[in-house]
Amino acid sequence: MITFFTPQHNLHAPEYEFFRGERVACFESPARADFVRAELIERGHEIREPNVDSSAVLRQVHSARYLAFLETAWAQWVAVDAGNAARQPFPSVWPVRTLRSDVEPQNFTAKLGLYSMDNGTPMVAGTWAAAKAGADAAVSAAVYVAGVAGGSGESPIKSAVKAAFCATRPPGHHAGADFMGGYCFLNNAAVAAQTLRNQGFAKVAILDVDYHHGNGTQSIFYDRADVLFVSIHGDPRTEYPFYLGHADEAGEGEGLGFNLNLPLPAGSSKEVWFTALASACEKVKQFGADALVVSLGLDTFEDDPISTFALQSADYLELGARLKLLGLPTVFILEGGYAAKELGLNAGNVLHGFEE
Ligand code: SP5
Ligand code: ZN
Repeated sequence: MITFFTPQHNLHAPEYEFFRGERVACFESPARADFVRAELIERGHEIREPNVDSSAVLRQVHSARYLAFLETAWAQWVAVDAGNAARQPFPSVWPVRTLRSDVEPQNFTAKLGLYSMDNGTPMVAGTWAAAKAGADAAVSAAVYVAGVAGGSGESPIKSAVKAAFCATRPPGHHAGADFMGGYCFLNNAAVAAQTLRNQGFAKVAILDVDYHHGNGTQSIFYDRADVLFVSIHGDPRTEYPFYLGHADEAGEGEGLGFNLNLPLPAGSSKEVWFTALASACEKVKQFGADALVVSLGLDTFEDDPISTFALQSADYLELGARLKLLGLPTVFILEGGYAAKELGLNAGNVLHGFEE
């Protein structure tokens, strides 16, 4: 499968995050994408660099003021104090209920809180460049799939299911229209889905199989009927992101009926997980999707250090095979997955199961 990958991901390499009040090494590390790239090359997949600028699509998915903040955030941070060049910024104040988020404050930390859902998303000098390159990869993959699906003389047998994989990091599915969070800055899956819409696919389904609910993606498309969002994830009553992802969230306005959450108890078995996957695929079929975006989090793996599901490496072959049965042009977007050494094997198995 064609894989879009950018070495620019390395520009986002924060030193630490907080866990129980202490500094710990970041779970979301550059090694993740490098392990995936190495394994896919080993398996003979073609690696390409992004060749489309995502700027226009980013403006369809994210608010103008959030994009303006993100692009200049590091410069603003260093302008506060030159010594900040060697420090990671973290938010410490947020506009929760009764406080105003319509007025952008001038204070940097106040702005950072306004545009963040947590304090678990460290930023460094190269974060914008890395995230932007990842969004470029998502757009490039969607344009590639749309172009091939549109017919380019490829044999119909060989090109029966058109697909591309994006080995993106930082991930994207927790990022909303105007906020970062959960290691995410730009919502790559939303960018891919919107690109497929722009390319003429009338109905796009997003299937999010990351361990954590894709709150950002859900919120971006919550009032739309043209993009279905379906997610299988740890129950937000106990699992991050806690404040979204419940089973009663069905969409609003025109989007009512076009959002499906399948929360599972922490510690659920793989049998329970694959039963939920069958329900998710059934919803995508009922919707009549013309194209599919898979938010491919691999933190459902049994050895994931921050998650509690129990999929084994061989199960990712089955996941890929089930997705192929949908028979749709498909863009895979890497999301979470923190057992870095096994990430390449697990991602490679999804692609292999899909292409078999
Ligand atoms: C894209 C993605 O997977 N983001 C996940 C963000 C999770 N952030 C919260 C991390 C909390 C870590 N809890 C560790 C529990 C270890 N027992
Ligand atoms: Zn996750």
